[in-house]
Amino acid sequence: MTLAQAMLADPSTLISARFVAVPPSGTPHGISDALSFFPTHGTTFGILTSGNVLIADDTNTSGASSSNVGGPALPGRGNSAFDVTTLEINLATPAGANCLRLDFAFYSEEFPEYVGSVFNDAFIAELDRSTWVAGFTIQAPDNFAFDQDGNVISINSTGVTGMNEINASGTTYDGATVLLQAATQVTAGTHNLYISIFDQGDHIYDSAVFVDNIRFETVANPDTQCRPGAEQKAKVPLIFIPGVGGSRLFNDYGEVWPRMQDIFDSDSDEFLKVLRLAPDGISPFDPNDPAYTTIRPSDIIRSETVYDVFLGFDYTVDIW
Ligand SMILES: [Ca+2]
Ligand SMILES: [Ca+2]
Ligand SMILES: [Ca+2]
Repeated sequence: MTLAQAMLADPSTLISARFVAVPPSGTPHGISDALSFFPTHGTTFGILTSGNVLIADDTNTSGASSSNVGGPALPGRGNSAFDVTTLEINLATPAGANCLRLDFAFYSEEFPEYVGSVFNDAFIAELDRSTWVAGFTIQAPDNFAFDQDGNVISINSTGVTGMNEINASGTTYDGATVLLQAATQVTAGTHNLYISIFDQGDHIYDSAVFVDNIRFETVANPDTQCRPGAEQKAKVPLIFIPGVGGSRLFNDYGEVWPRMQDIFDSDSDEFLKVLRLAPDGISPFDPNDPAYTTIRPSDIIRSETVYDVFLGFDYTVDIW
């Protein structure tokens, strides 16, 4: 219940919560107050992993963090999903609400080594019934948090749900999506939300999903305003470049910074801190260094083209 409460925008909508499936050993789940893009609502959020949640905020010193938490392939779920968690959250739809929406991001150690392979750890969100099956491929007909191709969110996701290294900044994971949201239409009464994460193919190279702000909404046109599928949660189209003017950021696969996107809701947006660059323009900043402080949303440069991101931002911009 505590885990579910941490994920909910309005705890009064929670009736009950239970694990339909949960690994028998280890510490796969937890609650945090600040990591990566989260929380997006309130002071806490929930983390589900296919391994050890306690390492989620550790320095990323390993490309292969792995915990076999003893979760077997489960009856009815195919033969390739291990260390499975399915959390069932029973919710009461507030009067008039017609849409259920949640914020999430997916993180994985499988990235980038196993992109395109059978080690396709996944996050799945379903309403009222949980029917996914993981065999050679993953079938999830009730998943409402799918990518642009209709597939589960995983290291293989494409488009806006694609992963990169920098999105995982501040975590122990090697790659992450941007901050995403997904929605599904709801009727009056009570509903079960199922959120699942698992390793596919083996127990190792763990993955995680951070979930927050599970909320009911009332929208005028559910068909257009409450469409299923994962989308970037963004109030501002793009873009920002904290750090040094002209700086660029590379990972092992090329320039990653221009593809970074996120929202900036408030001056306390933790993401800003996480993504600051050190003065060399390349390294992540050290959050413990008192010389570095938060860049506020008003410092953000917006741009329509990725290359413009690197122009015009220098130390004359008010950074404190
Ligand atoms: Ca595992
Ligand atoms: Ca790692
Ligand atoms: Ca894995």
